[in-house]
Amino acid sequence: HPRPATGTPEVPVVDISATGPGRTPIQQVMGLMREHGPVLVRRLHGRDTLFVADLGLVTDLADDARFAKHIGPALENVREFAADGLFTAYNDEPNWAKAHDILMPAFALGSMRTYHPVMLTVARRLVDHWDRAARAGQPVNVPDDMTRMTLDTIGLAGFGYDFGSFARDEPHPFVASMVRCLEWSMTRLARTPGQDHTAADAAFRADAAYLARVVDDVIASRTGTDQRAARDLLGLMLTAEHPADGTTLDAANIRNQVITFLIAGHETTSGAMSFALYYLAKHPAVLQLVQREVDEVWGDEADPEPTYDEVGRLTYTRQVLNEALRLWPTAAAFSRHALEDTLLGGRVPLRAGQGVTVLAPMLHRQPVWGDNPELFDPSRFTAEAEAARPVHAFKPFGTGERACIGRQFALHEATMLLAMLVHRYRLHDHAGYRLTVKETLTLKPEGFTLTLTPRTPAD
Ligand code: MNH
Repeated sequence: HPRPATGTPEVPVVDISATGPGRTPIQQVMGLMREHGPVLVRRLHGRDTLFVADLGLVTDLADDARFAKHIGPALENVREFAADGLFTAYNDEPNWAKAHDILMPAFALGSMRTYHPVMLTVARRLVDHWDRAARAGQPVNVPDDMTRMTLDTIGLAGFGYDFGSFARDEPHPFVASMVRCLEWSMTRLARTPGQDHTAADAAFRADAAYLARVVDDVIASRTGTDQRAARDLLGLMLTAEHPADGTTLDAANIRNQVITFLIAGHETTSGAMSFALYYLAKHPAVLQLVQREVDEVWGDEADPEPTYDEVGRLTYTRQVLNEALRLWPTAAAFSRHALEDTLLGGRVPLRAGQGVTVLAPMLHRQPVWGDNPELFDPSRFTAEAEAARPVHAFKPFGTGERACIGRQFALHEATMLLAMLVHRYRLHDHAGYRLTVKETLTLKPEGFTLTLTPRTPAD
């Protein structure tokens, strides 16, 4: 691949070879941008990556006539276990368009009605688990429990498969294996040439093989049953014919899609809900506004049964989620490449095929967000505020035809759960938690715990 243009005054080159990217590469680039501005080349052992967060440049990159999704080195590593699944497929791989066309109907807004009952069932598992912790006066580990909830939700809603995460003391082993695979994909980028990585690679192969076994189990528990054609993701994967040529997805691609959806369908949503709870625990005035909203819907019902339509009315709760995703977009970077040689934003020369990485957390702190971008303020996401802001200022779900297919799924699941939790509990920041963001390609608040007490309606 061609190297980014370097050495222009517009684009500083920052060589990080002395320290490497460490275990928090996203936060490192955030720091570099705070020092050097929102366009820079990060150089590591002679390999250059162009990072941008400038609104004008990101707006230009969103032009699908001139730019497309780029599978950069990180996603090349993820391809080692997700291959031509939707997330990691090359734009011109025929299975991308085929799977996209077959699976799109499952993500249309109307389909969320079908997932709602399953999402509610799993949300109730979490509530049971938190009720027990509340009675025992025990803290809950927020990111761990959010991960239990989102993994069970995508397993059941997408595949009719129950990971049973709340019946286990430790998270399902799928989670640990997946996290190690994602960490391998991330830390492999930081390798110094000449070192020996045989052990890490062997451990990765073992984890990837385990993920593949889980996926085979998910598929096997469906094939040969009369549930084969169920109208969920797996049903579509197994039986839906492509409108253009009447073929279905092949077995190898189905495996890649299942692994892709099991990972993409839970890891980022779990982080997003965890950050939202973190901000609620730290911002009592915001928490109170969410309480007011949920009380308007459910009053003092002890065990409300949220309906699909009620979740759609929780606009302030959704603003809270958006604001959490602004400060910590849990899939923090995505890459684009130029289709032809071009000048990005009229000033940064790019060659055809050359990758550019958008750093969403810094895009989300650009001047368009006002003079206090670090402040958590959900009023940034009222309908009026959104209408007044350039559309590409907020990109937690990527852009264009390769943007997140699961966005509505994630927002429905997360909005409902947050609302249920705020309605039911008082959240106590018992440990005076100080935010540390853990990176495993995605972002999560590390070691974030809360204690809970039941809420009485007057609280
Ligand atoms: Mn999701 C693509 C973020 C939830 C399935 N997702 C993307 C991209 C971002 C993203 C960013 C684009 C990546 C790129 O350009 O390289 N996704 C999120 C976030 C959440 C999320 C922040 C939750 C919050 N994603 C979900 C859920 C599912 C899902 C839930 C599935 C149920 N996402 C995908 C898939 C893709 C994707 C599949 C790839 C789509 C494609 O390229 O066709």
